[in-house]
Amino acid sequence: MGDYREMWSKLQMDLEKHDILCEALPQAFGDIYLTQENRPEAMNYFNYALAEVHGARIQELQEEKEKGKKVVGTFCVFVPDEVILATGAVGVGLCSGSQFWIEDGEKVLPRNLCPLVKAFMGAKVSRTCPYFQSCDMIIGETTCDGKKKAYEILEDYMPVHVMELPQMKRKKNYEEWQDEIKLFIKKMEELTGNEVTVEKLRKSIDLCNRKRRALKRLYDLRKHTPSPISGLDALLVSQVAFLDDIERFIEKTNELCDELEERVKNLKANGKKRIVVTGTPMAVPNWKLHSIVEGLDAEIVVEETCTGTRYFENKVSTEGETIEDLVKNLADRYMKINCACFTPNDGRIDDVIRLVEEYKADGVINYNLSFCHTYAIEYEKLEKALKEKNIPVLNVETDYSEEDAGQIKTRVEAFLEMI
Ligand code: BJ8
Repeated sequence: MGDYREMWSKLQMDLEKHDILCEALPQAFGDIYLTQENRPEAMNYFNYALAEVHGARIQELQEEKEKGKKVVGTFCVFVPDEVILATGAVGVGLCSGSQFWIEDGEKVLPRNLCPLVKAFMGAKVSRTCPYFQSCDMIIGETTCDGKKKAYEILEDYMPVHVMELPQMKRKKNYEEWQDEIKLFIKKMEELTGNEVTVEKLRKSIDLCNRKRRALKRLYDLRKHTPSPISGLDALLVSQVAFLDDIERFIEKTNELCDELEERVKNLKANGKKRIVVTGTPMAVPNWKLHSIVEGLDAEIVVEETCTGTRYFENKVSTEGETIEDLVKNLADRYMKINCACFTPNDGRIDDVIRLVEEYKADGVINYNLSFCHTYAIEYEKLEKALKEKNIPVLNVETDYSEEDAGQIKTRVEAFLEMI
């Protein structure tokens, strides 16, 4: 990474602390990613994107801001990117996947809380995340109690707009979500001074659908046996998707898929166990479970998570003549996301079973961030449904620290032997 200290300093970052983070990341990335064999050539772009995640991409955001654009940060795949783009703003999915931020998060939040929530708070409090420092506004959502209440504290540090996400999927809840999207449009129009027109919204829906299509293409290629790409690499692509320029991301992901399409012509069976991961999201640089599983010579072939299929499944229809029509289309697509914050959430169980079949998987690992109660409670039903179908399943509850890595490795090893 180049020298960006002047830029970071203008962003009022804690440079000394940030140096510590910058030293640790390349080491971890090198150990986990660059030691993999036979990686696709096209992954070089994603290596670069990660290496420059606090550098070149942040510089691009500053250039956009100088042109008068606004930057908004999000934490959940329910926040419609289409609205952000339709007002000419740039959206960034804030990562919150590092243990580095936990200590600072615990200064303002209870310790027994989901690491994702503590990490995002720590990233802001410590002023060590240049994405946070670049954001003009944060868009929160009422998903879990942890995030919902943490936004109240975050508000002391920067402007926050919270979308009220319904927790059931009845007709009236779809209508409520349409209303929330309309309020969000209004908020974004106020922030940017740009009006959302039918034309702009339709264009941004189309762009987001193209991004979804590129990711779907990548995931479909993973259905081959063996997969032409490691789970680790596919996870990196998904993680970059939340931060990168959207047009460039689509282009680079399609380039990767072109290469993988060539690869699948000469695949030879490798006997590796094929694993579906389901559960809570894995924000960059959270590669813990993937590195353990793939270090044991199995392959993760699909993630039913928000850094996986939940991010790109289902398109938004561009049909309609009015903002109302397009907002309805947005609500219809987003309400199909099967997050455990909904009750009931049987759609997620159906999705996992479908993915096991589609990806010809040998087993499922349920990945649960510690203290994420909605997913933890939902495991009971998931396990029962998978057992009824004779699909082996392992539950892994963990945080971002490395303390339990040895123990998880032992459990995954035993699971792989058993299936
Ligand atoms: S749609 S999974 S991105 S809320 S922060 S709920 S892990 S306790 S992230 Fe999520 Fe949207 Fe749902 Fe997806 Fe649990 Fe932690 Fe809460 Fe979390």
